Amino acid sequence: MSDAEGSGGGRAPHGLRGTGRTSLLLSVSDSRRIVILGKTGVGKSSLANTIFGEKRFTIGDTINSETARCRAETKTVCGRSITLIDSPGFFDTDRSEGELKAEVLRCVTEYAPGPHAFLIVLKVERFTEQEQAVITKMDSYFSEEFFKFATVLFTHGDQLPPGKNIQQFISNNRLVDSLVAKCGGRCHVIDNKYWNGPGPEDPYRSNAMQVRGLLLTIDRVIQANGGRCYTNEVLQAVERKIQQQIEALKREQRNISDAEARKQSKDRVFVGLCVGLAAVATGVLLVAVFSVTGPSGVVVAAAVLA
Ligand SMILES: Nc1nc2c(ncn2[C@@H]2O[C@H](COP(=O)(O)OP(=O)(O)OP(=O)(O)O)[C@@H](O)[C@H]2O)c(=O)[nH]1
Ligand SMILES: [Mg+2]
Repeated sequence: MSDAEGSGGGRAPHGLRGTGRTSLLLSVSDSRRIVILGKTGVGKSSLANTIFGEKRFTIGDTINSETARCRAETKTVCGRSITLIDSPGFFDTDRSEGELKAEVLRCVTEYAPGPHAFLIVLKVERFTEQEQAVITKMDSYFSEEFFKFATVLFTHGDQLPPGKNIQQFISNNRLVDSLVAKCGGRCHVIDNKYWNGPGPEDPYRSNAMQVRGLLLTIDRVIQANGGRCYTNEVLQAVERKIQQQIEALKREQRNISDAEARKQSKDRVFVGLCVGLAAVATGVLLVAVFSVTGPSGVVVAAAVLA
């Protein structure tokens, strides 16, 4: 089970303010935005379905990539409103940066004004050089601030050696162990295929129990971060653009619902970002999204607002 960090303080980061009508602090009625990240085929969409307890996201086969577009769905789970944002494999080592660009921009409009938690998805498997390269690549993009919001989630729990838990499994791999340590020791395991039974003899090997534990870990992350979401200049600039579009849409169509106005605004902002950020490399964009402050963030945020 998770070794989540303590309750921590409610300090807002320096320089962060609310953006328009969307607050950066979680209120009771808000949905928790949880971003799922990981290599293609590790089971990100299956994990989202396991958390929701129903099939909302499309599952791929083991060879072809299924999720080509960032997608968000909201549902109440264990009394909490949860929005899961399923991302394509940003950190695959065999994809060109150009190919990923539109996907990253689409995700940025879904993440804004910022997620409350990130799940880094890995598989229980022997970590070959390729898997190690993916972890190293993720690590190079994620800032210290990012890790305060992150939890490692293993799929394919059925591959755990009999009698072993996930902590014992990861202790054999220095790279994975250090990634989990950066996430404050937060780590869970599920099996999207084999751990769905009602009452297994081993409660550890049960998705129901692991999902409950994962949601408690996310509660602790939110508490430790004082209810604020992970955000930065780029996500706030995108949120400002979305709010501007919402106001424009509401002037154009008086009866439009809030949800529909936000949906259409995100689409408009996405088109604008594709044009406005055409000259920005995907690697620079990823750094700008997953780091808090830095030269690339300032440049990208200025381009978003231009
Ligand atoms: N045995 C087992 N199979 C799994 C598990 N999770 C996912 N799978 C299988 O792995 C394949 C890929 O699962 P997806 O959930 O589509 O993976 P993904 O990470 O969303 O893939 P992309 O969208 O292509 O990046 C499917 O055949 C799933 O049934 C798991 O925990 N155990
Ligand atoms: Mg998927």
